[in-house]
Amino acid sequence: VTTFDLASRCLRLRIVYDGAVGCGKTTNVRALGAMFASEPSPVADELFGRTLSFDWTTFRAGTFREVPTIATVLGAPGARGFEARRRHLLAEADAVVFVCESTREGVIRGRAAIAPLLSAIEHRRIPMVVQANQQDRPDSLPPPAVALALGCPEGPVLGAVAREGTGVVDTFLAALQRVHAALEKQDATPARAYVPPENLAAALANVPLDVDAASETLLELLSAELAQRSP
Ligand SMILES: Nc1nc2c(ncn2[C@@H]2O[C@H](COP(=O)(O)OP(=O)(O)OP(=O)(O)O)[C@@H](O)[C@H]2O)c(=O)[nH]1
Ligand SMILES: [Mg+2]
Repeated sequence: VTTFDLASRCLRLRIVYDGAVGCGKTTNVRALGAMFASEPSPVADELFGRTLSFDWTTFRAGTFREVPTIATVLGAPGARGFEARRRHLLAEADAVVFVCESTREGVIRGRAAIAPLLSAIEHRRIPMVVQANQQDRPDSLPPPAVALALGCPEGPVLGAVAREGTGVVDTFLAALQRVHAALEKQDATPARAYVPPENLAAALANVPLDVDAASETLLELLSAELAQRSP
């Protein structure tokens, strides 16, 4: 939700990174934070490398009509069972980056994750950018094929290897550009009070989890991890 922060006379906007479990949301948010944030970004709660709360980082992101802009980038948890938390974070979004693992299996997981998002986006007209991540994986599909498989062939899609930092900035800039375009179309920006991400954490802690679904995902991950370690 874009807000004009009267105290610091800047425009604050939020870009939410969403997507299925393990697609690379945390990797994107951390890479952006490492490049642009002046202070270290907080580390989200994790279990076996899966985000349980959300990642975030905040940095200066140029100007909009000569007003300095501060972007907060939020990374949602992707494990099944965390849908209510995802919805809560998406309610705060000025734009969504849907990250998708570009492998055939990853695209299937992406399709399941994007379905509820598409209806929310259509309803609120939030701009969306698709990131076809993990392009380095041997069986990965090219970005247009990923967008097609996700059912959004028209919007912008960017290829990335987030783990190496490739495509991370381009994806962010594409989302930022979409926010600017949406702001251009509005006559006025509502001057709403700015809610810092710290307060979001408290709100998110009260959002109920689907404990059964979440435990199922975490057990699957644990079994995969153990299978990898067994001789
Ligand atoms: N090969 C490859 N691996 C990647 C890439 N980007 C991220 N990864 C790896 O994929 C794994 C999952 O990445 P995360 O960023 O934690 O994924 P996430 O979307 O935040 O996962 P959840 O929080 O569980 O939803 C990590 O081991 C990353 O290093 C990539 O471009 N290529
Ligand atoms: Mg994560």
